[in-house]
Amino acid sequence: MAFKSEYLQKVYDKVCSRNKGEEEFLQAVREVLESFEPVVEKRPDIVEAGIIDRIVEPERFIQFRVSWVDDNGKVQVNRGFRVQFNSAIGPYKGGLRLHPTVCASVIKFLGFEQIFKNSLTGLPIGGGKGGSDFDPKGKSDGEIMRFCQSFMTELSKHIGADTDVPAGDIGVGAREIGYMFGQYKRLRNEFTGVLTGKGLSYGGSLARTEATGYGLCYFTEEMLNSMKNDSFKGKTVVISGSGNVAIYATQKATQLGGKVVALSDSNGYIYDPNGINLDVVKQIKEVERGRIKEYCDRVQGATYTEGCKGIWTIKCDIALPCATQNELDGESADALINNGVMAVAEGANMPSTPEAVEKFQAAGVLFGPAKAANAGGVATSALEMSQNSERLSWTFEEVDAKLKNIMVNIFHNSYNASKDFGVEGNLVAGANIAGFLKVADAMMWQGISY
Ligand code: NDP
Ligand code: 2IT
Repeated sequence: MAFKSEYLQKVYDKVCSRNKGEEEFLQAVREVLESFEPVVEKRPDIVEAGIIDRIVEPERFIQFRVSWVDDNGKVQVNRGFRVQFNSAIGPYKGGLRLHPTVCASVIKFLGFEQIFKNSLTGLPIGGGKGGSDFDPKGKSDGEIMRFCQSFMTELSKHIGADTDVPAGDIGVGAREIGYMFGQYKRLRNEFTGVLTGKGLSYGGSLARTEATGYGLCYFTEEMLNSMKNDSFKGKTVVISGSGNVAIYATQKATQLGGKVVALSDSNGYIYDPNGINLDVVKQIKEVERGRIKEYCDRVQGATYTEGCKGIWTIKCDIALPCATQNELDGESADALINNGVMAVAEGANMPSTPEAVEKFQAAGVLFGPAKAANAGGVATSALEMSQNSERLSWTFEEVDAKLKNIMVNIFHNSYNASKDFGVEGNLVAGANIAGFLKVADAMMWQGISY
């Protein structure tokens, strides 16, 4: 569909011709530009300053070779990336993803979204993202360490505690961050807060591990409360994925009175009508690094189904996609809607296809977009940066309370922006606009600096 605004159409056409074939990136840009229709009408000063033309072009894009030696003594070569997308409101900030599907398009879509998400947190962090097409599955601990060291040897030239602060994402957790931090320290002879998601013994923040999943539930609870006068209490919840975000979303949704009945991985999904036993999941995923289907060998009454997409056919009140981009398509949205889903909130980045989002909105399903709903992870990373700067650590309760407050504010800021720009209740547009306006303002104050 064409844009109403000729100007936005021109911006989008240029992005398409400059980034040919980069489907995920183009999808993310298109969604944001669509939200800007009322902005270009109301704010000619932003158009005049070329802010939208600039924001779609990364300030810097780094691609590098990562060579490492496997356990058989064979040389392996991967491709590493870091996109430093926008530094108007703070140092670049965003995770590192290790997954075979990582490519320029995926890194650019994630980095682009991070600009708006980070702005929504209210904290001073710019947008960045990175990663590699390295596949951590089936690798030994030694192989993971050698890969991470080699990756950081190049990445270290481009990052720094006041420049660019990476963290985890798919395939990067405490183990990988530890190896990368150790290598950075060795290369620079500096102990700084250059990464977040660190272990608690060397500068990590309490509640960072839980933050994305907890934050997602705080956001969802506020959305249910404000828009439907309802809550998690007594609701059936389906959560896709079984990694960091999914696990802690399960924990918080359960604490808030919901019953989580399904989780998945890229092979298939489990259904447990009695409610997921999270201790079993944590043992399988966090300790043994196993597959979700092993859950059924350990918990009576649970079933496993091959293929991850089928998870959306399970009847539920609340759906929280927490695995990966485009995991929930139009057909899955139809299945959820037909089963009476009342709210969908995105723990993963861009998990719903544009068609799915359209269907949820048309059906009146509450929809919390990723940039708003999963911002708790990066927000708590920024709190980790604050603690590192003052060389102090806050208690779990202190960090958790700040996280909750941030998520409640993100909901209201997104909602209010949707109202101010004539699309009340459309949180996709509201989050994009609210995140954008702060960055646009900072860019205008700083002149043509990038
Ligand atoms: P993890 O690596 O801990 O877990 C990822 C989970 O998603 C695994 O269960 C994995 O299954 C599944 N998954 C990954 N790729 C696919 C795929 N192609 N198809 C189906 N399932 C897949 O990552 P996180 O939990 O950290 O990240 C999950 C999502 O949340 C991502 O979109 C990430 O960008 C987003 N996110 C993460 C934040 C964080 O703080 N960690 C913050 C904000 C967003 P399998 O083991 O089979 O690969
Ligand atoms: O997508 C994300 O926001 C993250 N992976 C977390 C980034 C961070 O810097 O904590």
